[in-house]
Amino acid sequence: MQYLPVYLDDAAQKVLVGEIRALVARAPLFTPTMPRWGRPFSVRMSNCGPLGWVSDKSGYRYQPTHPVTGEPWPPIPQSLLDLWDQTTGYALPPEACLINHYSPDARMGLHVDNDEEDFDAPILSVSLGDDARFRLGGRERKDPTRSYTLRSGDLFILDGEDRLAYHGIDKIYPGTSLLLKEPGRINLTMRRVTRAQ
Ligand code: MD3
Ligand code: FE
Repeated sequence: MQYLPVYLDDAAQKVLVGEIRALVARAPLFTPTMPRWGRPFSVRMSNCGPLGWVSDKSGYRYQPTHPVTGEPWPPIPQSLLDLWDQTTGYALPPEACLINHYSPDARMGLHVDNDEEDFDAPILSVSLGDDARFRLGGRERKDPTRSYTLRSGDLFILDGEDRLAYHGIDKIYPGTSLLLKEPGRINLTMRRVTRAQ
């Protein structure tokens, strides 16, 4: 993994927030629910790109349309495609950009991202808004974990060994950033989903 602290300056973060507002106006944040039990996530989500990640009673998956509106996801903004090229150097563009919105009390339990077919491609994460405590472990749930504070403008590139590592968000620190209109945090993760031919 590669950690690029405050890669995006204040101005770039503001531009990106404007782009995200336009995206969620077209593809509103929805509340995913846990497979089988239907318990709602505390994180609200949306996506842009040809595919988007969703979760509901029938499971986790990528799909081309919004689960509530039925509309195709809006395209990934050019600025994010450029950021992917600059930082990952990966030859193919991301197919999905998951937008996670954390209100101050939201969290994301330890999990592995393995709904993609292609684990060779990196995942690029962009943090915006309030600080968060991010925990990265190993390939097994019981492996030791390391905590990081993710701040607004930070990038994380997950590749190699860490691509299939357990990770989660333990806590948001409300009021640590003034970027968003309200306390909370946005995280973007750009991903390849299908296997390169
Ligand atoms: C480590 N998001 O959307 S981003 C997720 O801050 C997710 O919203 C968190 O975990 C967030 O799935 C963490 C950093 C991140 C993203 C993907 C990873 C770390 C990862 C994939 C593998 C290992
Ligand atoms: Fe994840």
